[in-house]
Amino acid sequence: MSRILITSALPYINGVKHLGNLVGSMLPSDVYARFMRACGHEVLLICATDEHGTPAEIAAQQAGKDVAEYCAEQYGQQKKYGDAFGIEFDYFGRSSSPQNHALTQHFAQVLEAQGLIEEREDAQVYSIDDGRFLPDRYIEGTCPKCDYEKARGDQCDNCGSLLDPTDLINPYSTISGSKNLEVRKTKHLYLLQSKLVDRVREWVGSKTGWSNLVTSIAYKWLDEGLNDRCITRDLKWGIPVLKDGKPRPGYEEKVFYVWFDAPIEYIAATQEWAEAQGTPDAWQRWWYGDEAKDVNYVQIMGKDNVPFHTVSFPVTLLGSEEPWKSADKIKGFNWLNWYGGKFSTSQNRGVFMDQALEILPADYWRYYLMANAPESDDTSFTWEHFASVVNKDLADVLGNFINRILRFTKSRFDESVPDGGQPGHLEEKLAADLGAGIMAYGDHLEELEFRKALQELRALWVMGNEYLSEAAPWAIVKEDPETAAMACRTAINLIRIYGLLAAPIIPASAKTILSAIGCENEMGHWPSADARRELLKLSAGAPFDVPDVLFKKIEDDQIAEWTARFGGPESNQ
Ligand code: B3M
Ligand code: ZN
Repeated sequence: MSRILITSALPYINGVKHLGNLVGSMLPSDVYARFMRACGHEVLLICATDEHGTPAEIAAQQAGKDVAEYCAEQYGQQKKYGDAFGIEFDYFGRSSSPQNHALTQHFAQVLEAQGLIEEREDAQVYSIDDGRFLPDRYIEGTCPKCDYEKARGDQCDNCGSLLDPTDLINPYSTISGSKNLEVRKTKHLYLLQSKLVDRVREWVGSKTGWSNLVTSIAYKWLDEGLNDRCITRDLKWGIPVLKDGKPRPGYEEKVFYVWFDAPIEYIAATQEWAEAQGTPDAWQRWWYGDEAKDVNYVQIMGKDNVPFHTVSFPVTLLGSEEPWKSADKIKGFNWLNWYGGKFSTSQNRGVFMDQALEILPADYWRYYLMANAPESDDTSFTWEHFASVVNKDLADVLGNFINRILRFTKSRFDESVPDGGQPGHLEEKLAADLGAGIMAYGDHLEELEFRKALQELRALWVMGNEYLSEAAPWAIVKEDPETAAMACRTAINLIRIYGLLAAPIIPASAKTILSAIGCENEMGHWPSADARRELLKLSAGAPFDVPDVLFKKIEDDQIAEWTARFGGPESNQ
């Protein structure tokens, strides 16, 4: 048994997240945690809302609310929808917590003591009409790298470049639209990332089993030489810049940059968890010193977050010269797009977490999203593809198998697992294939290769259908009731195995499936790859019920309705 720390990238606070955000971090982190827990490991799954920075201020302003009040409300929403999707975080914290305030001050202090933070006079864009500096998203303009016209001050959403507001061509204020801007001098703190290039390169180089997506992004940043990064901003909302516990002179109107404090919240949220459960020191064995050395730490995120986790956050941790735990594995995801374009609330394109649950239960989405996770490439959601996957895999292959065999057994035998003959060559072959499939599925999950894992899971379901067609208990029940009963018993045992294997992906349905055959207490356990033994677990006499249809097929009129409501192929034109 090992200890596994999992962090999901922190969803930004400005509104309910869409399916692309869900599949890029929160959902896979939950699937992975459920799998690892089922295998008997000690798992801690941590997430939080990322609450600082300009987007929070802007969203609050648009909602006509005070930022703190807005964040508290949105936190409640995100928590609610995460729960409704079956995401079982051990703790879902907030980056605005007192713990994160304290820990961020701590890191700033030790990094400065290590000579890694320096005050620099900096040229910043000042809006004369707005009477303020314009950090990050308060300014937009044309990207100097790719010519995209709506690049933000901190990052270009089109090409992914990290930018400084002064890099933008034809900049304007997003507060007033004013172009009446000038560059003024002001002081800021810089994190001297350049001093740690070699350390970080060595750190990345020491990792094994990272995907190409993640390592190539990391090396691209390292090869370009790591610019020193400004870690303060001219904003009111955020973590204040202190020195010896008092406002740092010249920084009274400034706060730390959101990307400085957000990853620190992984640790601070673990402190929030420890305090909430009445063991305030319990976070340390996950994060600090010798006790944390044998923790296996996995970070899960979308690709735009990779530079901050492969480079910036390691600079914070390694540069402190304190024994903090750093990531052992980073799993990055590409984008899930909407018919090839971006999700957008304002343009009525795409489904957001609250809307998804209005139209279908969480498991339909969980299965589809994990089966089509954007791992090797960006992928596109389309209603047609979604419906075909749900209808085939969930309704026809899995749901139908379960209902068919339970209904048949009930009608011919009883509402309990029938006694009968001994397994024969068909069952031998089934056991061999099943054992190999269970192993492969588990290996892929362990590697965080979700698409491959789900292909394997589906193949296991198909295997059961093929077994049933060959064994055909309905065809032999008259002349050979013993063998027919044995086939039914084997198939009911398959249902149990499917319930256990599917639980990380579709937990609510897995629970229904296992309950139907009286195995709900096994929920959260993993079957062994000794399939011959697993196929004998439920013996004659074990009671069962026939559940209602597990997965309803999606009909054409539903596709039409949802396309009209959430956008379809034309939504990108
Ligand atoms: N909040 C994700 C985003 O909004 C960002 C992740 C922070 S992880 C420390 O792009
Ligand atoms: Zn660009």
